[in-house]
Amino acid sequence: MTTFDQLMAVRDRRGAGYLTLLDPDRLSIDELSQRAQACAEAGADAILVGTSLMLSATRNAALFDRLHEIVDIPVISFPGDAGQVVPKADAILFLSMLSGRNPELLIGQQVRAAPVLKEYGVEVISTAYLLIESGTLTSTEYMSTTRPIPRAKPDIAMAHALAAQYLGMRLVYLETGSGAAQSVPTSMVKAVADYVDIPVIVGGGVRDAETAREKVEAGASFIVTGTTVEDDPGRLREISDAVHIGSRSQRA
Ligand code: 1GP
Repeated sequence: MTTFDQLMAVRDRRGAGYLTLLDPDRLSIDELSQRAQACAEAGADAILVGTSLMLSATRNAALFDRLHEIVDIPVISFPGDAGQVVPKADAILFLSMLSGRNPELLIGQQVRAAPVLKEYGVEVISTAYLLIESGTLTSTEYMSTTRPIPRAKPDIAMAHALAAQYLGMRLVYLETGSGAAQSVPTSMVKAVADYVDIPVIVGGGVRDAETAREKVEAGASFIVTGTTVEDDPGRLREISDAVHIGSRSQRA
């Protein structure tokens, strides 16, 4: 089974999937390993590894190696650029930053990464990355030199997500950026999830169970938390429980 199929199976079985993000530069490899273990024990369905600005390629590669030894859930690359591609990822979210108009993040980095991914044999999951205004200047916004979609403009997010679907992308990621002051507005999550057929991932600024549940009830198929994994790992279990609202068929 591919990692993508595993994610879809989780979404169908548990109602939504919980993805936890590790930034390879924020903590030591040992601390990140402990966090990964805590994520898996709390019920996370996969671990994402990535950052807007990587400081150490060696540590990034070492982290993938280590995570495979200690967790059974998929370890998925979530790269800020082509330089973060590693051979040991179970899959990569092959992101195109459709919300921006920076050609390097729309197609330039992807052209650099594609041959390397083929050489490594890493599973590629084509994903539209939509940056939504968050209330503060996040690393994602700064590093991408793009303007986010305004919070009060769900129609713009809907049109971008539908364009992603029509381009053949398999996931759409609504993101306010790591450490964002505000998460993606729930009304925008609902508008996008109702409008497109591809699964919606929501990340950025989700720090508690209530917010996570709200996004899932609005139609998010996956919730990502990163900062909480680092700062407040005691909360992982309650967020995981809030995300996993139960099988879609049971609720239908
Ligand atoms: C960032 O969506 C993720 O890409 C996670 O954001 O660190 O705010 O949880 P947080």
